[in-house]
Amino acid sequence: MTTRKRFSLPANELTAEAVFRERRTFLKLLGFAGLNAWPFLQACSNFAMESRELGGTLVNLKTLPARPNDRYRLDRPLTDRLAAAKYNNFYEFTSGKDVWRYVDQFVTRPWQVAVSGLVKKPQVFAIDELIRTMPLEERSYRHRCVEAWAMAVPWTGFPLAELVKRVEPQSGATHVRFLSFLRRDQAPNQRGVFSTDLWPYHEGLTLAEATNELTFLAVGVYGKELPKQHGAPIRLVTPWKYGFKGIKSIVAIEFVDHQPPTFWNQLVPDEYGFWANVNPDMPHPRWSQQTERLLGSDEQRQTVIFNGYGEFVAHLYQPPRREFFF
Ligand SMILES: Nc1nc2c(c(=O)[nH]1)N[C@H]1C(S)=C(S)[C@@H](COP(=O)(O)O)O[C@H]1N2
Ligand SMILES: [Mo]
Repeated sequence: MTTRKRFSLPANELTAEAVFRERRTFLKLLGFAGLNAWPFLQACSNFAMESRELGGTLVNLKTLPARPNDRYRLDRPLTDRLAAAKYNNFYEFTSGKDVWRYVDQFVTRPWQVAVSGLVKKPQVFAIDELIRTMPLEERSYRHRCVEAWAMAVPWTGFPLAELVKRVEPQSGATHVRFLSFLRRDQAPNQRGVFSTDLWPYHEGLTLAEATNELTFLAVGVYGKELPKQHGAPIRLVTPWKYGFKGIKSIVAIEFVDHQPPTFWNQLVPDEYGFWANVNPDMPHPRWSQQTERLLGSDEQRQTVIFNGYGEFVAHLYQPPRREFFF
């Protein structure tokens, strides 16, 4: 059963405002006039999340030292680590943003990534072996969600191109397909009323996009292992595209000879396409893409074509066509 309505990405401004109003009322009820209760409540919520990190969810959160690569520069401060860890999209667990509350049951070790299809050397990688043998580096990238929020975070990981080299694509491979996990017992939205035949989450890139220098497989963020809500143990990062292309918790990568179907495009075909390159001048059917809200500060910024990464990727989309931005 497909539940289209329930799954469409919400216009967040509405939700955020409603939540804000609710909080105001709540604060008034508490009778904290004069006393600023907001920082106190924030501190409580941060503490709740951090103690989960210690108490269960993120016991394996190890430091991942990696050389910072400053070839990719930011035009804005890094997002606060906890602001980024408390506002996520991970629809397998919830359609809300407080994903961190729902990931306790999610098991991320042991974990394997199977690489198959049109390659000379198909291989199944154990995640810790992969982390140990790939050339890890740290890159600070901007991230732009199609819902018009944005962040800037330091990912630890390696270029997808390095993995592509290890499996040696055959000449017929034109696209790469990515698959996330299917575990109805661990991910509440993969069962029950939110369930859809489309799980597991799946995404795709052209081979040229997959081997572009920007395309990154992240295994860490802020110098530590990825928290589960960010897509542990391994997720894709394509910073010039809308965030939904960056599939989390990958279990399979397949080289194919056609453009693969993608999760959001199949679920809501008139709102989300295959290409999804960031473009302020191509509005989403339900909202403008001109500006973005930075997590943590709520500052509004002008959105930039290709999210500011045109020098690295614009050549992939020549001659320019409207469909590249859908
Ligand atoms: N498996 C999976 N990957 C996913 C998603 C998802 O729901 N499931 N959401 C996507 C969307 S819409 C965004 S904006 C980013 C959010 O990444 P973050 O939560 O680490 O900021 O993850 C992407 N990857
Ligand atoms: Mo997103």
